[in-house]
Amino acid sequence: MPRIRMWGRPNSLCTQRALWGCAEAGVEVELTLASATNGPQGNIYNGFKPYGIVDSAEYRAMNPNGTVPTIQDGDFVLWESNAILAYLAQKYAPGPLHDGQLQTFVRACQWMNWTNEYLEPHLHTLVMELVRLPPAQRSAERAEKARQGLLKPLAILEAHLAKLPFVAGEAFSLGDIPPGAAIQRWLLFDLERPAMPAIEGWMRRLAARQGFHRHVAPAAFHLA
Ligand SMILES: N[C@@H](CCC(=O)N[C@@H](CS)C(=O)NCC(=O)O)C(=O)O
Repeated sequence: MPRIRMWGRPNSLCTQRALWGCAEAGVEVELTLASATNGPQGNIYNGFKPYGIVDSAEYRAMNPNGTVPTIQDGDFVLWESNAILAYLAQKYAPGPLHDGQLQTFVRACQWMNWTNEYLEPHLHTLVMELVRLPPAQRSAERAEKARQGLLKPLAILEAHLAKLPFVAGEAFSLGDIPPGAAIQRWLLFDLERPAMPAIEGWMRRLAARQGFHRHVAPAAFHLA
């Protein structure tokens, strides 16, 4: 089994993408816990120590952003979780992440980038306002604005999945990973939302996958 190194933290959606992708690609991961904001007891907003590492000169030489995840495969280093998924899919394709067809691959990339653009900013606000900030610093108004901001992109995803079982077509692909992890977090927030039967059916299909089950499903990776 191929083996890579990864720096990240289990409650980061971006790290979850990379870990789930590795599980699909049959790649073993040696994970080093790393973060400037989260640590073993909790997050810095509540006074806890972060895992660290990301501010070290060695880490910044690999990833100048100081973000997670970063992977190292032999002497090849890569950051940006969607690029990591694309790398895993290309290196280990055709396989569970990608059917080897250019159009499937770019359709998957379309939904991965869409997740960053339309879901992530609102989800980041929600995780801060509902989970990570101490109660006295939270704003119900900011949380409500983010909830409302998600409704339009969720309606777009719902309409798409009413026509297809997976975002890039008939089969699971790397394109399901970023929105799948994002929607798992959104559902766990349990906020008011319209009926989304197509998204819920797709999430049941994703829940059957081992990588999702292990790296994305646990509520503790989203609500702590
Ligand atoms: N677009 C980047 C975002 C990277 C990013 O901001 N990662 C977050 C976790 S999801 C992070 O590093 N947070 C600060 C930290 O944990 O130190 C990606 O997809 O990899």
